[in-house]
Amino acid sequence: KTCILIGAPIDDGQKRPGCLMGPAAYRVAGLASMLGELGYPVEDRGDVAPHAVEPGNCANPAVHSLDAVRAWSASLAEAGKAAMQDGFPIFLGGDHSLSLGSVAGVTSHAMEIGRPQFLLWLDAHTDFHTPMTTQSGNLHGTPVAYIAGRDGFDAFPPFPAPLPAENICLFGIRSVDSQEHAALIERDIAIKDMRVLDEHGIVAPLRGFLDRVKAAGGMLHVSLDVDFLDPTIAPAVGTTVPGGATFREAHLVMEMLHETGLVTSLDLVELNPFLDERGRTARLMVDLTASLMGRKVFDRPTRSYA
Ligand code: DIR
Ligand code: MN
Ligand code: MN
Ligand code: MN
Repeated sequence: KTCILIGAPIDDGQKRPGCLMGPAAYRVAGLASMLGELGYPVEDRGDVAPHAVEPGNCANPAVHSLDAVRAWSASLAEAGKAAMQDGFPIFLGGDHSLSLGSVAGVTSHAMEIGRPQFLLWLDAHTDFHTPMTTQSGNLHGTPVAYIAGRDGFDAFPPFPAPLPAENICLFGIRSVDSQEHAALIERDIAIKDMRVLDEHGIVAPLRGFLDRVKAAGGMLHVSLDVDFLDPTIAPAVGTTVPGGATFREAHLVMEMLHETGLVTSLDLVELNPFLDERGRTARLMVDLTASLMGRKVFDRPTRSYA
């Protein structure tokens, strides 16, 4: 399958400048050559440009950059849907507001081919605000709510076939705002927060979700926020939260994802190269992508690690 790189240098979903350098950092860190070495054809479609959109409005005065985010969402939804027809899209962020567009695009494709869409959200945060509930006004904190079909997104096109709660898993969670909590507690979205992962480890909670995807014959979009990772290994993100996934835990997640063969699209988001230590976080994100795409420590003829 061809890996299709889609640069999304979007900075507008939060307030700290720098995420717009993300796509360039991934390219410098060798993403394309890594994929080539794993045997994939690679097509880099360059950076997407935001579409021109009519001005929209939002009743919550805290929300900023609404039209910029709407413009990016429109172009990324289109680019994502087109890329699904041709291969395996990898969206290079850019902040997490890009997923308003990327997941809309891949979900319209799944709808067209009649397969259910699933979502694995690897993040410290639940990103379950709506434009009406966010207090920071940062739209990068809203994509999961949009994808799940919450009200409050009048300024955006209706999400194509909102995902049922059972199709969503939030993994690595350790920062939830009270409005997000109130909305999540009403739903059956799987929340694999750090308390759960401390008790059960990575494997059982992840396998439980992946088994559901497999049983349903689903398409699986993985959205990897840099702040899923512990800040000691991944400092280049504006919203670090202590107590994140370790280097080995993160690779294990990616290795398991590869073994299932279920992943059909990927976001790499929230990298802020301006905060990085000589490309360290960018390289870690590329290495995690390598594990997701099949790089192994020691290749075995069977999938048994007993
Ligand atoms: C917070 C932070 N929940 C907000 N969200 C972040 O601003 O809405 N998501 N950083 O990745
Ligand atoms: Mn996020
Ligand atoms: Mn986050
Ligand atoms: Mn964030």
